[in-house]
Amino acid sequence: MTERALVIVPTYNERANITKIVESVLAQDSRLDVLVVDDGSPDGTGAIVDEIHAREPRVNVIHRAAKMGLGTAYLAGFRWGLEAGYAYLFEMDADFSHDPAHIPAFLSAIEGADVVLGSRYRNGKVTVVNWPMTRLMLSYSANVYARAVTGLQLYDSTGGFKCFRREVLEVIDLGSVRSNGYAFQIEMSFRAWKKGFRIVEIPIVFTDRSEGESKMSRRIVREAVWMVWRLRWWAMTGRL
Ligand SMILES: Nc1nc2c(ncn2[C@@H]2O[C@H](COP(=O)(O)OP(=O)(O)OP(=O)(O)O)[C@@H](O)[C@H]2O)c(=O)[nH]1
Ligand SMILES: [Mg+2]
Repeated sequence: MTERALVIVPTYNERANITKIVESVLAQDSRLDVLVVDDGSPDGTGAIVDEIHAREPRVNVIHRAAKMGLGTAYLAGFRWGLEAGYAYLFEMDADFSHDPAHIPAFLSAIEGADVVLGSRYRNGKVTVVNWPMTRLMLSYSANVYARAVTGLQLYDSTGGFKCFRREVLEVIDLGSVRSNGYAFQIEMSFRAWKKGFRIVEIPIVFTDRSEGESKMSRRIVREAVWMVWRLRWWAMTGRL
């Protein structure tokens, strides 16, 4: 495999993490570039990435005016990356919950798959570090629920450490993707599955953030609860 891969990192107030995470990604493999999608972070994350970009052409940034959510940030990143000709496009958080050291395993796995998903619950085994029990139970149950409603046979469909072949993102109608929070992860995998693509889960160790603040909200959870039924309905009525 010689083609280039783009690691898309959405950010909102990640100044404590951004420099280190970008450096760490670039060090994993010479085929990797980084695209940060920053939503006008009040803490100046975007300006830090501008400085990195000035000395490191492998790093680019999209500045959006205001906090518009994870899903639309990734969609903007996918469009940019497809336009730029990348063969593989990653989703990754900035907060070190997704350890860049796993990236080489994704690059190997994508050779035999269309989507590679970093899984916290592969084969029912939990690989999450430092989460409170309540958060873990919410996430684990969300996955059992999503699997039951959608039929998507993944252990960790809400996980956000992923690698897509560009063909997947070309075939999915990005303009009709509706969800923006955790549901975005389920929706992307569900759409890929319905289009007949092969999704492979590889084990990752997920560690709770130690720097910066969480953006998780009740609204994001509510969206996921409803969205899985919508996805099922869309699939039943031939809209996917
Ligand atoms: N561009 C952009 N990035 C966002 C937005 N919301 C969250 N992010 C980024 O998306 C990634 C995941 O967000 P987190 O706050 O870590 O959400 P989480 O992983 O569910 O919650 P914790 O790990 O508990 O903090 C991080 O890199 C955030 O900075 C948003 O509205 N716009
Ligand atoms: Mg996080």
